[in-house]
Amino acid sequence: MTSMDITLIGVPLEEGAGRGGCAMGPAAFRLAGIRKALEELGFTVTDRGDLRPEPASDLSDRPEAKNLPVVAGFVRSLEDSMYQAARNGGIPIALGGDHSLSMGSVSGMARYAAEVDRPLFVLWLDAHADFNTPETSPSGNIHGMPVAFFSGKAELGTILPTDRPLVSPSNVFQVGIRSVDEIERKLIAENGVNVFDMRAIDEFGLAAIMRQVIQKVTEANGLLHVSLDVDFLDPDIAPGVGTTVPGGATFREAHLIMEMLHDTGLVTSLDLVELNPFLDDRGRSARIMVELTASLFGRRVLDRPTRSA
Ligand code: 6HN
Ligand code: MN
Ligand code: MN
Ligand code: MN
Repeated sequence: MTSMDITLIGVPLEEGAGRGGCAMGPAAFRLAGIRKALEELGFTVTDRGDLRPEPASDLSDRPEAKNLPVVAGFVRSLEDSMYQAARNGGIPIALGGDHSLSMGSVSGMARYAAEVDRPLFVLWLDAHADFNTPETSPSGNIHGMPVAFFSGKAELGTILPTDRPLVSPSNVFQVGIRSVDEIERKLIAENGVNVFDMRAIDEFGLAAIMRQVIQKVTEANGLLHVSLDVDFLDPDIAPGVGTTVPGGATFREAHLIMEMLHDTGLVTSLDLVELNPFLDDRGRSARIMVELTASLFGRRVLDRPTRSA
């Protein structure tokens, strides 16, 4: 890891999702012991508490982009919080909140990456591609649009300054995908998003996929932002999410990603999103997300034996 300082930023946002509950996410992550898990690994953890922004009064609500003023208020606030935390030399973790918050977290990290003159890469662990736009979205829920937004492809009004750095879709790696809308499918192909769907995981295995991702980021001397949606995981192990899709990643597959990433030291920021404690089974999903975070930051059961030549 590049830093031993972690900043937790609570983002009680649920207005980007189709149903309520994600606003309780930050509280559930804290109750599941996220701070202690990271402190046990030797990190100095600062919990900034929850963001409580006012809705953006310069933007209006519309059926194709529901609750845009509330979402935009959080996006603006989180963009700056992520940027400031990274600039202060720490690793920011956004505790969601629904996935529309990534419009802010990724944009804030893109601003930081531009400043240090390194490219930003995004690892999107999700059942969904989240590349809808207000024009293509079947639901109007903004949590289905963040990747299109930070790629500069979703017209959502001036949420952030017009000169904000964008993320090239070719720097976005999506893993675990298994539910994509019809027009969204065309958009991800046209824009060159790197998609490893569940079939790719079954066919090639996660280790091979992760080696490709890691190699790309390493070669470019990039920063890596990880965005972990609860529905990346199979609903049997993580039921606490509003958009479950069968056939997701197993417990070991998810941990392997985190363990491989830890060994690289490439990860400079993280989102934990879409946890809906109202739908969870006695905190199971919150706990597994915390365990995965601990793996990402170095928790291991055994030290790997050194291989002799
Ligand atoms: N998420 N593609 C669907 C939509 O409404 O646009 C689902 C989006 C889910 C978003 O899981 O973060
Ligand atoms: Mn609210
Ligand atoms: Mn998502
Ligand atoms: Mn999802």
